[in-house]
Amino acid sequence: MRSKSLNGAWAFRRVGDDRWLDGAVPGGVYTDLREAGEIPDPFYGDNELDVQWVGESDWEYRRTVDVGAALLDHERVLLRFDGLDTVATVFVNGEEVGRSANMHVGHRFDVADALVPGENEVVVRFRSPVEYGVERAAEYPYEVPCTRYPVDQPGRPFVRKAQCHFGWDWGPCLPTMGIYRDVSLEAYSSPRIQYVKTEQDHGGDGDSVDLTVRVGIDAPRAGEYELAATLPGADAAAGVTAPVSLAAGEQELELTVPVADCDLWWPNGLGDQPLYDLEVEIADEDSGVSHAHTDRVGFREVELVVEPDAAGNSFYFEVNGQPVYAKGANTVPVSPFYGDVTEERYEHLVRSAADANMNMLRVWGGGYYEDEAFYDLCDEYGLLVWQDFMFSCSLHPADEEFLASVEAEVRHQVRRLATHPSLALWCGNNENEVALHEWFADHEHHDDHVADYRALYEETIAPACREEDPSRTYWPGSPSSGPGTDDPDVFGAGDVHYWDVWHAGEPFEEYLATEPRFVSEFGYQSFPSTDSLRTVIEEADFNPTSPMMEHHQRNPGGNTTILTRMAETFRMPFDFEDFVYLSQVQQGLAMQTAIEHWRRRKPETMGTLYWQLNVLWPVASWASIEYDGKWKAQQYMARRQYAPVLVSFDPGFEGASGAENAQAEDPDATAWGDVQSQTLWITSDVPERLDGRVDLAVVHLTDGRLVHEETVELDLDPNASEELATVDRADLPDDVDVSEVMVRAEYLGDEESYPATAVFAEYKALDLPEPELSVDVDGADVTVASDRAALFVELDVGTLSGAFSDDFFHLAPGEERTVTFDAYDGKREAVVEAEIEDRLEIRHLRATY
Ligand code: BMA
Repeated sequence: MRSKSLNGAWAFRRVGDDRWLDGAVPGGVYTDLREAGEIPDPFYGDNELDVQWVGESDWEYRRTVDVGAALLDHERVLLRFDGLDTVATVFVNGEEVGRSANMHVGHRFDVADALVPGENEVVVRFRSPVEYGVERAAEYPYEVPCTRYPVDQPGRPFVRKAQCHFGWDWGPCLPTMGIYRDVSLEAYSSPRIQYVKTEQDHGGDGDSVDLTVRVGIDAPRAGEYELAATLPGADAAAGVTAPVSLAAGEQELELTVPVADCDLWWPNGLGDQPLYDLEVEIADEDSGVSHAHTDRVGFREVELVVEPDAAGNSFYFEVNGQPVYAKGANTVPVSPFYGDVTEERYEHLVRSAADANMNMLRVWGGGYYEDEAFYDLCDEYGLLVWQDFMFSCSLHPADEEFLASVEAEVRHQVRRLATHPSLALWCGNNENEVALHEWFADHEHHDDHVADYRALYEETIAPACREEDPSRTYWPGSPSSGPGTDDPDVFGAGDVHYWDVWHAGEPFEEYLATEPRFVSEFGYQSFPSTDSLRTVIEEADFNPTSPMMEHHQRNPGGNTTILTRMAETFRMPFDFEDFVYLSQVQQGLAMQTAIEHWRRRKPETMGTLYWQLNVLWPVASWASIEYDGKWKAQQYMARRQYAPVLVSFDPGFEGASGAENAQAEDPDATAWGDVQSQTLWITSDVPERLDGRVDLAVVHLTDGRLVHEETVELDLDPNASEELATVDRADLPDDVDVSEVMVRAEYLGDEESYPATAVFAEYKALDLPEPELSVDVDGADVTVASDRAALFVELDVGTLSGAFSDDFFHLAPGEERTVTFDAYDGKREAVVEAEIEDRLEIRHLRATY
């Protein structure tokens, strides 16, 4: 077998232009034009608006390739593309050899007759996805609606391309084109492995597994061969070799490898992630030619448990027989441009998630199926993956051509990703059930839309997915109440997206009134740091409502929403950096209110995945990690919100607490100012009994005087959530003004946990003293101490890559905290120390006014 990579330098031009420019493969036209100096940075200012012509034009890429006569002697001579974005025609020496209109499939075009010995020319011509989409829409018998955004292009329902390339409510509209994954020439005459899928049968006795290995093979000739599957890293006997009879053409074979002794793979926080190489080989004994393929497997059972119970239908993941509370966030592509997608970016993202105590990421359906590297990292860091199929906030056509293309996509992606132990669930789409049954339900062609929906998801995607991967649940959509239902917003069943607090402007307490089973989306926006903003706007535009700042905000009214809530909660800052800081603290508080409430509700609620972990350019958004990797306040707060042992306070309004919360009965009744009590809870994700103790105190903000103190000894069931004590405002001594105290609780024991802090008033109504902070840097350790209470203390080291072990924390009077900076780029400690000393800036709430 011969394989020749065609990655690297290609030339490209706008179709019709004479001038060829230097391009890169894998990559795309926007990055190539940017590198060639032909367009300005599309992220800067409002350059995006000036470069729409790129997505509206046709482009072509070309290169030459020298081919030896020996390569052409093979029975199969293929030009293999792992990803063409999107509407592409491929020519070899002027002859058309293939076409694609779906970026989510791979292609192997037969080029045996088109190639000649010596120099050959390969050309890939891309049609404008915008023009193609509009044209297709016009041909379709009726309108197929989708959501629209402030800067966008139409036609996306008809184009099998990352939907967010057409613009989103956090993303730019830059509908790129290009050869975005590897391209190579492949020639062979003996059988070649196309893909390997695995299925595991754990048989119930712990560490022995029957591993079913399904191998997709293309055999140029029928014949007798030998197929072997071995796991060199597992117990010595793990391997099977079998004689196989192959027909000519593509086929799938099956082998079962009994593995007597293996260590189980666990999600982050529940155990290790042992991974084993699985080597599959098909050998032609006569010719001595063989083809080998190596994949990695991890041994685990994953099940989505959906069963009727007292509250409706359960919805939770079980891994190796243990219920797992899903803690995580939604991801979007790390860049709109493949030329800018690097392993470093993926590693930073996945590591940040694991470091924030997450155990699940949802790959949201508006982007593309990520590179292998992303899923490899999820395997290594123990992040379960909820994988959407790539459909989002839209209806779609269901003509034969579209359905065939989607079926090919599903088979291709499932075959590509199914061995990853991290992959937990396939999900039909993002919010398209809502689009069908709510947003566009009044459309005159609603009945046609329903029929198209069924044809696409129920008759095409679901069966293809189940056939390719019977081991995983296919969930109809996110949100959904389950197969065969048509009300995706039911709280007692399935997953929900809860958006009333951001999109409807409800107060944060509204989260406390909800009783979901699993929340796969909810979010609150904030601004990125000035480190990030400086890369896209002038300092003169550093103002929340300047036109440039509003260009870098894609949710209409988003900045006003942030400002309005800020005025309700905090005293207004007048310095821009303080404003950014406070917007991030505010986002963190929204997420804290929701996540703590939903964790307290376990086992009835069994998962929270907030919107959104990352974002693909510098913009005001729901992300907790900025485009360039800096952690916002929420990313740090997530680490505390998702700690294995959560200590939290449930605010009681009008004297009630917990379930009888007055807020639950009348969501509009009250604001934070009416908090009458704070109920202390402990929530454990530890699968063993939990002992230790929790110290609870009411502390004066200025002098640290203890107004109230108690200790609760713990003897908690595995995975339990319990109420421990209540501090009632009415029980505090008469001389205590509630605006001058904070409530603190801390778990003292063996598991990771963080102190909880609560107050009885809005932050703007607190009588915060002016604290004096002292700071000491020693290696990667930073120790900060305060004489008086200091709230939301931020240690900011700018763009230094990595994260502190904690940040945006509270200090009680006289308290000292040491946190450690974990450098993600492997810098030596001495360098980290020098950089921290050089960059460190400290903020806290009282210093913003
Ligand atoms: C959800 C997502 C995205 C969107 C986000 C914020 O519905 O699925 O489509 O970006 O809300 O509005």
